[in-house]
Amino acid sequence: MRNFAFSFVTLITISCVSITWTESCLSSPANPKPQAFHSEKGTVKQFNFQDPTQLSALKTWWIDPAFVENGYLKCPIGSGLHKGLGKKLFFVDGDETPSIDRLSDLNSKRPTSATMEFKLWLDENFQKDGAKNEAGKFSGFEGIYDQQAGWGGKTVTEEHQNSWSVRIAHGAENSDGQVPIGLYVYHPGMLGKYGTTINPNFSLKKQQFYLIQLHIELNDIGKSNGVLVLSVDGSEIYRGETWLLRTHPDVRIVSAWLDVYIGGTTPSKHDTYVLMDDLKISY
Ligand SMILES: [Ca+2]
Repeated sequence: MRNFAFSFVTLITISCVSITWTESCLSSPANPKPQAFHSEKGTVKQFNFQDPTQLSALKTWWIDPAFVENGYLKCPIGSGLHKGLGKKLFFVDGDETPSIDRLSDLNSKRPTSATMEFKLWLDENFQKDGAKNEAGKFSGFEGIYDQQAGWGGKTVTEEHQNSWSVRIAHGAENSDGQVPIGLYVYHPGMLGKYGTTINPNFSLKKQQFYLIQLHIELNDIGKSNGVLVLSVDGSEIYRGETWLLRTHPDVRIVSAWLDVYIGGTTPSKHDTYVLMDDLKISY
């Protein structure tokens, strides 16, 4: 996995040449207020995790040890393991193998912009003694039409351009005992095997609830004008408005990908968990 510090340099080089982003504006963003929570198609899915039956609306994706407890979604990761949560909310029911060739009435149900927000709380052991050069994952969005690209070390190539994903990233606990967060993005034009890591130089304290919000707008075809905004407690910590996430007009947002994963290849060194609550997904 890409090193956070290395990738920060990469980011400036490849993604920020046409937007105003300097080190100084990282700590005082030009626009500190996130966009209002809005819905392209008038749909907002909400989960307060008071009732375990709410999970039936979410498709289990790969390994999923998460469960509802005391009104929260608890995402446990055992020592030596990676995965704390693996679910997807598909914007079209049963859309697990989406086709770009589908008729437009189905494709039109997939949005081109979406927002998710959730409260997040990290256990004191989360990313403790974590691998310094690996980006772990939290939730995000994906449009993976071609399973050969767009996730899991499967780079987006000229041949396989119709897959992308954007997840919130986390790094090893820093010297202050806090967990840095950013973004982990598979996109056309990506440089390496693994996703491009965005490090906004912002860290979360342990054992404290934060409100995390991720907003995405896919680019217009032929333009690098895709928007990604990551906010914490109502303040933007990252805004990019020059992303190229697709090259075909029928590539949309297929699902909200609910993920908690440590690694990379290095598993958690300790038993740990995170709590999520008040999840809202609008599209
Ligand atoms: Ca709750």
